[in-house]
Amino acid sequence: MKNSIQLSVRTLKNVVWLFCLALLFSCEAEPVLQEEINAADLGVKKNHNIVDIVSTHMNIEVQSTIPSGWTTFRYDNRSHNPHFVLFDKLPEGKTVEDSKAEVVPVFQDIIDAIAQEDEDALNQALSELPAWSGEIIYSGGTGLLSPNHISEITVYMEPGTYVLECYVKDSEGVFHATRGMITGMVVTEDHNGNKEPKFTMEVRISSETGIEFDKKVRPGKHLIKAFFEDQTVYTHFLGHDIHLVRLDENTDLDELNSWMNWSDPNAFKTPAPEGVEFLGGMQDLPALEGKEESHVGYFDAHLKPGTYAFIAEVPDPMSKGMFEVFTVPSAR
Ligand SMILES: [Cu+2]
Repeated sequence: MKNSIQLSVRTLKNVVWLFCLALLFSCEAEPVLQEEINAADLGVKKNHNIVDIVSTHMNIEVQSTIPSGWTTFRYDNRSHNPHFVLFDKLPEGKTVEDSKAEVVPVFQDIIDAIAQEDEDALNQALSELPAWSGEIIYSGGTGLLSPNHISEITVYMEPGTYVLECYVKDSEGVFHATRGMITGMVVTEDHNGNKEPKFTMEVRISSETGIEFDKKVRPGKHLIKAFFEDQTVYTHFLGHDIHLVRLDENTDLDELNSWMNWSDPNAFKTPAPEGVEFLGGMQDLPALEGKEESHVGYFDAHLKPGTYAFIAEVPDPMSKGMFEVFTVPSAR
């Protein structure tokens, strides 16, 4: 369990680590139509009061204010690129405008410096990262989602000011947030009264044991509970998350494994690797001590027979037990 102060210290340590690594190694997808799935409903209970999030290009459209409590978001990706929507809870007094002015451009400078193997520029960019950015609490959000797909997630929203963003990179290495995929949202003290949803399947993720779940997965419509046993900061400055992907005969597992790391200038760029259909998931949850809701997020999945994987966006997820392939059999 880590609190935000510990996270910020670790973040700084990892900034230094990444800097050292950089010194050492001076180192548009076609739309896919979502298929109709005639599968059994395994007992998924839907929340009411759904909050819609829509992307039609490099944008994130959502209402500006919502009440607090368990909240279901429906993300509709109508654009031509895979995206996610990460919820960043800002420290008191900060807004999306502060993030746009002080954080997003710096991360763009950081990745540009790494790409250009420019040590001075990297050093300069790191020095410009505001101290308050270490106090941002990553608070869930929709996992990677291929174009023309819809994903529903449910998370517990604490009151506060949030940034919603996507940091996948375009083919030129520019973050989608830099291109406009960033917006603000305020969660008020008013409670929405929603209950925690009922789930049909559970997957657990931890920095020590990776991703764990019962691999006897039934086909059909699921609501998957993602339980974050802990949270930490990896060498890409961020923690672990979980994404559901459908694989096919064209999938190169090593390519996908390498792709899942924004801090690699050659990875996390669109177009995404071939043979990978992103079906959503759950972004980093903070797993705060004494706050059970901060360990838990839910996401829906329509699993038809085939090959899938749960994978985290961390450097080399395979080595961390965070790239788990599984098969969904035909219904009997
Ligand atoms: Cu994006």
